[in-house]
Amino acid sequence: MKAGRIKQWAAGLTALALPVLAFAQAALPEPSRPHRWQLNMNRGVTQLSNNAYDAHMLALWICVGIGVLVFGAMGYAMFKFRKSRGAVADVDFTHSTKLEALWTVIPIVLLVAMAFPATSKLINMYDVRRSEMTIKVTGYQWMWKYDYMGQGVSMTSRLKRESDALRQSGKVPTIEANPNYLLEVDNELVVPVNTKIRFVVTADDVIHAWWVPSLGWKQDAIPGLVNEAWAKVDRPGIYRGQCAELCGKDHGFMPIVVRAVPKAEFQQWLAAHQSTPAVAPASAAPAAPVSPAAPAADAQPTAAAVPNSDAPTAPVAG
Ligand SMILES: [Cu+2]
Repeated sequence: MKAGRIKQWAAGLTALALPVLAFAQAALPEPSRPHRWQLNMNRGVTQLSNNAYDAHMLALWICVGIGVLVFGAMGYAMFKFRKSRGAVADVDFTHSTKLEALWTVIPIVLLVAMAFPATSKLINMYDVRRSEMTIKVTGYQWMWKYDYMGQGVSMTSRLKRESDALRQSGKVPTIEANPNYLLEVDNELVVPVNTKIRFVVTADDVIHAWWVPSLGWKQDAIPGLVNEAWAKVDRPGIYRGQCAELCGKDHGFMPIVVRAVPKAEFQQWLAAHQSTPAVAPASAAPAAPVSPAAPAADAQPTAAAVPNSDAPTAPVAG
Protein backbone atom coordinates (compact mmCIF):
# COMPACT_ATOMS: atom_id res chain seq x y z
CA MET A 1 0.00 0.00 0.00
CA LYS A 2 1.39 3.41 -0.90
CA ALA A 3 2.11 6.01 1.78
CA GLY A 4 -0.51 8.39 0.38
CA ARG A 5 -3.19 5.78 0.63
CA ILE A 6 -2.22 4.93 4.21
CA LYS A 7 -2.61 8.60 5.06
CA GLN A 8 -6.07 8.64 3.49
CA TRP A 9 -7.12 5.65 5.55
CA ALA A 10 -5.73 7.24 8.70
CA ALA A 11 -7.73 10.41 8.03
CA GLY A 12 -10.86 8.35 7.48
CA LEU A 13 -10.41 6.43 10.73
CA THR A 14 -9.82 9.68 12.65
CA ALA A 15 -13.08 11.05 11.30
CA LEU A 16 -14.85 7.91 12.48
CA ALA A 17 -13.36 8.29 15.95
CA LEU A 18 -14.79 11.80 16.46
CA PRO A 19 -18.08 10.63 18.01
CA VAL A 20 -16.06 8.51 20.45
CA LEU A 21 -14.17 11.64 21.52
CA ALA A 22 -17.46 13.43 21.96
CA PHE A 23 -18.67 10.64 24.21
CA ALA A 24 -15.48 10.68 26.28
CA GLN A 25 -16.14 14.34 27.17
CA ALA A 26 -19.27 13.41 29.07
CA ALA A 27 -17.18 12.32 32.03
CA LEU A 28 -15.80 15.83 32.72
CA PRO A 29 -16.20 17.01 36.31
CA GLU A 30 -18.11 20.26 35.73
CA PRO A 31 -21.13 19.25 33.75
CA SER A 32 -22.99 22.51 33.93
CA ARG A 33 -20.44 24.83 32.39
CA PRO A 34 -19.53 24.69 28.72
CA HIS A 35 -15.85 24.72 27.91
CA ARG A 36 -13.60 25.38 24.95
CA TRP A 37 -13.72 22.83 22.17
CA GLN A 38 -16.63 21.10 23.75
CA LEU A 39 -18.12 18.72 21.21
CA ASN A 40 -21.07 17.22 22.97
CA MET A 41 -23.99 18.61 24.96
CA ASN A 42 -23.82 18.69 28.75
CA ARG A 43 -25.46 16.04 30.87
CA GLY A 44 -27.11 18.63 33.09
CA VAL A 45 -28.21 18.10 36.68
CA THR A 46 -31.78 16.82 36.48
CA GLN A 47 -33.42 13.57 35.49
CA LEU A 48 -34.96 15.35 32.51
CA SER A 49 -31.63 16.66 31.26
CA ASN A 50 -30.15 13.18 31.62
CA ASN A 51 -33.09 11.76 29.68
CA ALA A 52 -32.45 14.25 26.89
CA TYR A 53 -28.78 13.36 26.92
CA ASP A 54 -29.51 9.63 26.76
CA ALA A 55 -31.97 10.03 23.89
CA HIS A 56 -29.39 12.12 22.07
CA MET A 57 -26.63 9.56 22.63
CA LEU A 58 -28.84 6.67 21.50
CA ALA A 59 -29.59 8.50 18.26
CA LEU A 60 -25.92 9.43 17.88
CA TRP A 61 -24.70 5.84 18.26
CA ILE A 62 -27.33 4.54 15.85
CA CYS A 63 -26.12 7.16 13.36
CA VAL A 64 -22.52 6.12 13.99
CA GLY A 65 -23.47 2.47 13.34
CA ILE A 66 -25.24 3.39 10.11
CA GLY A 67 -22.31 5.58 9.08
CA VAL A 68 -19.75 2.83 9.69
CA LEU A 69 -21.81 0.26 7.77
CA VAL A 70 -22.63 2.50 4.80
CA PHE A 71 -19.23 4.14 4.39
CA GLY A 72 -17.50 0.84 5.15
CA ALA A 73 -19.47 -0.91 2.38
CA MET A 74 -18.77 1.96 -0.01
CA GLY A 75 -15.06 1.94 0.82
CA TYR A 76 -14.85 -1.81 0.49
CA ALA A 77 -16.65 -1.80 -2.87
CA MET A 78 -14.48 1.01 -4.25
CA PHE A 79 -11.31 -0.74 -3.15
CA LYS A 80 -12.26 -4.31 -4.07
CA PHE A 81 -13.90 -3.59 -7.40
CA ARG A 82 -11.56 -0.94 -8.74
CA LYS A 83 -10.91 -0.48 -12.44
CA SER A 84 -7.19 -1.24 -12.17
CA ARG A 85 -8.12 -4.73 -11.06
CA GLY A 86 -10.24 -5.21 -14.13
CA ALA A 87 -13.67 -4.74 -12.54
CA VAL A 88 -16.54 -4.45 -15.01
CA ALA A 89 -19.84 -2.72 -14.13
CA ASP A 90 -22.92 -4.97 -13.90
CA VAL A 91 -25.30 -3.20 -16.29
CA ASP A 92 -28.06 -5.82 -16.00
CA PHE A 93 -28.78 -5.22 -12.32
CA THR A 94 -31.82 -2.93 -12.03
CA HIS A 95 -33.59 -3.80 -8.79
CA SER A 96 -33.88 -6.34 -6.03
CA THR A 97 -37.15 -6.83 -4.17
CA LYS A 98 -35.34 -8.43 -1.24
CA LEU A 99 -32.98 -5.48 -0.83
CA GLU A 100 -35.82 -2.96 -1.15
CA ALA A 101 -37.79 -4.73 1.57
CA LEU A 102 -34.70 -4.82 3.75
CA TRP A 103 -33.85 -1.13 3.44
CA THR A 104 -37.44 -0.26 4.26
CA VAL A 105 -37.79 -2.55 7.26
CA ILE A 106 -34.45 -1.73 8.91
CA PRO A 107 -35.11 2.06 9.16
CA ILE A 108 -38.62 1.37 10.49
CA VAL A 109 -37.20 -0.87 13.22
CA LEU A 110 -34.60 1.78 14.09
CA LEU A 111 -37.17 4.58 14.22
CA VAL A 112 -39.48 2.58 16.46
CA ALA A 113 -36.53 1.68 18.69
CA MET A 114 -35.83 5.39 19.12
CA ALA A 115 -39.46 6.50 19.37
CA PHE A 116 -40.37 4.27 22.33
CA PRO A 117 -37.86 5.63 24.86
CA ALA A 118 -38.24 9.18 23.47
CA THR A 119 -42.02 9.13 23.97
CA SER A 120 -41.86 7.88 27.54
CA LYS A 121 -39.26 10.54 28.33
CA LEU A 122 -41.43 13.22 26.76
CA ILE A 123 -44.46 12.16 28.81
CA ASN A 124 -42.33 12.23 31.96
CA MET A 125 -41.24 15.75 31.09
CA TYR A 126 -44.77 17.10 31.37
CA ASP A 127 -45.75 15.14 34.46
CA VAL A 128 -45.78 17.77 37.18
CA ARG A 129 -47.76 15.64 39.65
CA ARG A 130 -46.40 15.13 43.15
CA SER A 131 -44.43 18.38 43.03
CA GLU A 132 -43.20 19.55 46.41
CA MET A 133 -43.22 23.25 45.64
CA THR A 134 -44.20 25.68 42.89
CA ILE A 135 -42.31 28.64 41.54
CA LYS A 136 -44.01 31.09 39.24
CA VAL A 137 -41.72 32.59 36.63
CA THR A 138 -42.88 35.76 34.89
CA GLY A 139 -40.97 37.30 32.01
CA TYR A 140 -40.81 41.08 31.66
CA GLN A 141 -38.92 43.35 29.30
CA TRP A 142 -36.18 42.74 30.50
CA MET A 143 -36.03 40.76 33.67
CA TRP A 144 -37.60 37.83 35.45
CA LYS A 145 -39.91 37.75 38.41
CA TYR A 146 -40.02 34.74 40.69
CA ASP A 147 -42.84 33.95 43.10
CA TYR A 148 -42.40 31.09 45.54
CA MET A 149 -46.06 30.14 45.58
CA GLY A 150 -47.53 29.80 49.05
CA GLN A 151 -44.24 30.79 50.70
CA GLY A 152 -44.66 34.54 50.72
CA VAL A 153 -41.46 35.22 48.85
CA SER A 154 -41.25 37.13 45.57
CA MET A 155 -38.40 38.83 43.82
CA THR A 156 -37.26 40.19 40.53
CA SER A 157 -34.02 39.12 38.94
CA ARG A 158 -32.16 41.17 36.38
CA LEU A 159 -28.73 41.56 34.84
CA LYS A 160 -26.16 42.46 37.48
CA ARG A 161 -25.21 46.12 37.37
CA GLU A 162 -21.49 45.34 37.07
CA SER A 163 -22.15 43.22 34.00
CA ASP A 164 -24.35 45.93 32.56
CA ALA A 165 -21.75 48.62 33.24
CA LEU A 166 -19.04 46.56 31.56
CA ARG A 167 -21.30 46.01 28.59
CA GLN A 168 -21.81 49.72 28.12
CA SER A 169 -18.22 50.73 28.90
CA GLY A 170 -16.90 49.77 25.49
CA LYS A 171 -14.23 47.55 27.09
CA VAL A 172 -13.71 44.08 25.70
CA PRO A 173 -14.50 41.52 28.38
CA THR A 174 -12.16 38.54 28.73
CA ILE A 175 -13.04 35.02 29.75
CA GLU A 176 -10.41 35.18 32.54
CA ALA A 177 -11.61 38.41 34.13
CA ASN A 178 -15.33 37.99 33.39
CA PRO A 179 -16.08 34.28 33.14
CA ASN A 180 -19.80 34.91 33.56
CA TYR A 181 -20.12 38.04 31.45
CA LEU A 182 -23.82 38.84 30.92
CA LEU A 183 -24.72 35.71 32.86
CA GLU A 184 -24.93 37.28 36.32
CA VAL A 185 -28.02 38.59 38.08
CA ASP A 186 -28.76 40.64 41.16
CA ASN A 187 -31.17 38.14 42.74
CA GLU A 188 -30.49 34.48 42.05
CA LEU A 189 -33.32 31.98 42.00
CA VAL A 190 -32.53 29.85 45.05
CA VAL A 191 -33.94 26.31 44.94
CA PRO A 192 -33.50 23.23 47.11
CA VAL A 193 -31.82 20.12 45.70
CA ASN A 194 -33.62 16.76 45.49
CA THR A 195 -37.00 18.47 45.52
CA LYS A 196 -39.51 18.19 42.72
CA ILE A 197 -40.20 21.80 41.81
CA ARG A 198 -43.06 22.72 39.52
CA PHE A 199 -42.45 25.81 37.45
CA VAL A 200 -45.36 27.78 36.05
CA VAL A 201 -44.09 30.09 33.38
CA THR A 202 -45.82 33.14 31.97
CA ALA A 203 -45.02 36.67 30.78
CA ASP A 204 -46.47 40.11 31.24
CA ASP A 205 -45.60 41.96 28.04
CA VAL A 206 -44.18 39.96 25.15
CA ILE A 207 -43.18 36.34 24.66
CA HIS A 208 -40.00 35.31 26.50
CA ALA A 209 -38.62 31.83 27.17
CA TRP A 210 -37.10 30.62 30.39
CA TRP A 211 -34.12 28.42 29.63
CA VAL A 212 -31.50 26.92 31.90
CA PRO A 213 -29.72 24.23 29.86
CA SER A 214 -28.60 22.25 32.92
CA LEU A 215 -32.23 21.68 33.90
CA GLY A 216 -32.86 20.05 30.55
CA TRP A 217 -35.73 22.14 29.19
CA LYS A 218 -36.79 25.47 27.83
CA GLN A 219 -40.28 26.83 28.39
CA ASP A 220 -42.03 29.64 26.55
CA ALA A 221 -43.28 32.49 28.74
CA ILE A 222 -46.38 33.77 26.96
CA PRO A 223 -48.67 36.58 28.16
CA GLY A 224 -52.12 35.20 28.94
CA LEU A 225 -50.91 31.64 29.11
CA VAL A 226 -49.40 29.49 31.85
CA ASN A 227 -46.92 26.85 30.79
CA GLU A 228 -45.65 24.18 33.11
CA ALA A 229 -42.42 22.32 33.61
CA TRP A 230 -40.60 20.69 36.48
CA ALA A 231 -37.11 20.13 37.76
CA LYS A 232 -35.47 18.12 40.49
CA VAL A 233 -31.90 19.29 40.78
CA ASP A 234 -29.45 16.51 41.67
CA ARG A 235 -26.66 18.50 43.25
CA PRO A 236 -25.90 21.93 44.64
CA GLY A 237 -24.40 24.42 42.26
CA ILE A 238 -25.00 27.47 40.13
CA TYR A 239 -26.72 26.93 36.83
CA ARG A 240 -26.95 29.72 34.31
CA GLY A 241 -29.33 30.37 31.49
CA GLN A 242 -30.88 33.07 29.36
CA CYS A 243 -34.08 34.25 27.81
CA ALA A 244 -34.46 32.14 24.71
CA GLU A 245 -37.12 34.01 22.78
CA LEU A 246 -36.32 37.21 20.92
CA CYS A 247 -38.23 39.68 23.09
CA GLY A 248 -36.90 43.12 22.24
CA LYS A 249 -33.77 45.20 22.30
CA ASP A 250 -32.46 43.85 25.60
CA HIS A 251 -33.32 40.23 24.93
CA GLY A 252 -29.66 39.33 25.27
CA PHE A 253 -29.44 40.94 28.69
CA MET A 254 -31.95 39.07 30.83
CA PRO A 255 -29.93 36.14 32.13
CA ILE A 256 -31.11 33.51 34.59
CA VAL A 257 -29.09 32.20 37.52
CA VAL A 258 -30.35 29.24 39.52
CA ARG A 259 -28.57 28.51 42.78
CA ALA A 260 -29.33 25.00 44.01
CA VAL A 261 -28.60 24.54 47.71
CA PRO A 262 -29.15 21.73 50.23
CA LYS A 263 -32.69 21.55 51.63
CA ALA A 264 -31.77 22.85 55.08
CA GLU A 265 -29.96 25.82 53.61
CA PHE A 266 -32.95 26.56 51.42
CA GLN A 267 -35.28 26.53 54.40
CA GLN A 268 -33.00 29.04 56.14
CA TRP A 269 -32.90 31.22 53.05
CA LEU A 270 -36.67 31.07 52.74
CA ALA A 271 -37.22 31.92 56.39
CA ALA A 272 -34.82 34.85 56.15
CA HIS A 273 -36.65 36.26 53.18
CA GLN A 274 -40.11 35.72 54.56
CA SER A 275 -39.43 37.74 57.68
CA THR A 276 -37.51 40.67 56.23
CA PRO A 277 -39.24 43.33 54.17
CA ALA A 278 -36.81 43.10 51.27
CA VAL A 279 -34.81 40.42 49.55
CA ALA A 280 -31.16 41.00 50.37
CA PRO A 281 -29.16 40.00 47.34
CA ALA A 282 -25.45 39.19 47.42
CA SER A 283 -24.76 42.53 45.77
CA ALA A 284 -26.80 45.25 47.35
CA ALA A 285 -27.22 47.37 44.27
CA PRO A 286 -29.33 50.34 45.26
CA ALA A 287 -31.37 50.41 42.08
CA ALA A 288 -31.72 46.65 41.99
CA PRO A 289 -35.35 45.69 41.93
CA VAL A 290 -36.03 44.29 45.33
CA SER A 291 -39.53 43.40 46.20
CA PRO A 292 -41.03 43.18 49.62
CA ALA A 293 -42.00 39.73 50.79
CA ALA A 294 -45.39 39.15 49.35
CA PRO A 295 -48.03 38.87 52.01
CA ALA A 296 -50.26 36.41 50.24
CA ALA A 297 -49.52 33.12 48.61
CA ASP A 298 -50.81 34.20 45.27
CA ALA A 299 -49.33 37.65 45.35
CA GLN A 300 -49.61 39.50 42.12
CA PRO A 301 -46.77 41.70 40.93
CA THR A 302 -47.39 45.27 41.88
CA ALA A 303 -45.72 48.49 40.94
CA ALA A 304 -43.72 48.16 44.16
CA ALA A 305 -42.62 44.65 43.34
CA VAL A 306 -41.51 45.61 39.88
CA PRO A 307 -40.19 49.12 40.33
CA ASN A 308 -39.03 50.14 36.91
CA SER A 309 -41.64 48.53 34.74
CA ASP A 310 -44.14 50.53 32.85
CA ALA A 311 -46.93 49.56 35.20
CA PRO A 312 -47.07 45.84 34.61
CA THR A 313 -50.51 44.45 34.93
CA ALA A 314 -51.31 41.38 36.91
CA PRO A 315 -50.27 38.22 35.09
CA VAL A 316 -52.80 35.60 34.28
CA ALA A 317 -54.04 33.43 37.05
CA GLY A 318 -51.38 31.01 38.08
CU1 LIG B 1 -36.97 37.84 27.02
